[in-house]
Amino acid sequence: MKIDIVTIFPAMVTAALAEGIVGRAVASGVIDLRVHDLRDFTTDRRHVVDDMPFGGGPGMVLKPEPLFAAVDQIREERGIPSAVILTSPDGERLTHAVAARLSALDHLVILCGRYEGVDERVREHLATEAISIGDYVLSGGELPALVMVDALARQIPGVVGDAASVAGDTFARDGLLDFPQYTRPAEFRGHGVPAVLLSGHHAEIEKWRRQQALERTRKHRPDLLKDS
Ligand code: 9D3
Repeated sequence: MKIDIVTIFPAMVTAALAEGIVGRAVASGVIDLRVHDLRDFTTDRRHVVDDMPFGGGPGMVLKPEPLFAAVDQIREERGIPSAVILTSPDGERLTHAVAARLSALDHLVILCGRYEGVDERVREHLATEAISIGDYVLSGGELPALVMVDALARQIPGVVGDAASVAGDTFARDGLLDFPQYTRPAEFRGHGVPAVLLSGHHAEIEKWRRQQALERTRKHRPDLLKDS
């Protein structure tokens, strides 16, 4: 899968995607990643990427020209992308289902928004969709882009070593939260481990885990139990 990310903080994005499971997928070539510095697509001496909003108001807005120029170059060098995603607080909410859909595409371009926003012509005439990672205000789209790539990379066959681990992910399994996990030691600072987990009775362990998952979901995420 080809992924191109356009950002004013290429070092931040590159560093994060070099680590862990995603880092391994990039190193092995399963993900063909390129990170582009938006400032490389400016034509003025000062490499300015933002400007004041027409109509007034606080903050700055990302200019359209460098973003369009970046996608033009990506198209020439890498081919026509399957999707051009703008990170935006008013985009579609990222869910496990959205990550699964994106993971099946062959070439993604992700444009990281910044400042108070992005010129609307980018949203209307360059991006094919806009994605938010949730209802909290961040300083820009870099962390959302990283979240998106991490979530979708896990869904690409072979990226996570243990397929059972992906199939068992919360939200993938059956819409329930995870059951509690324990490892050694069996007693730690006076706190034990539920006896059933040490019993070796696999059917009982399964039953206990299911019941714990249900109980936690009821307590912390009742919305997941309502059918919709
Ligand atoms: C909703 C806040 N906006 C009020 C007019 C201004 C604004 C604040 C911060 C616009 C953009 C940003 C920067 N945030 C993102 O670019 C962003 C984001 C986020 O803040 N939360 C969740 N997902 C995302 S995806 C991109």
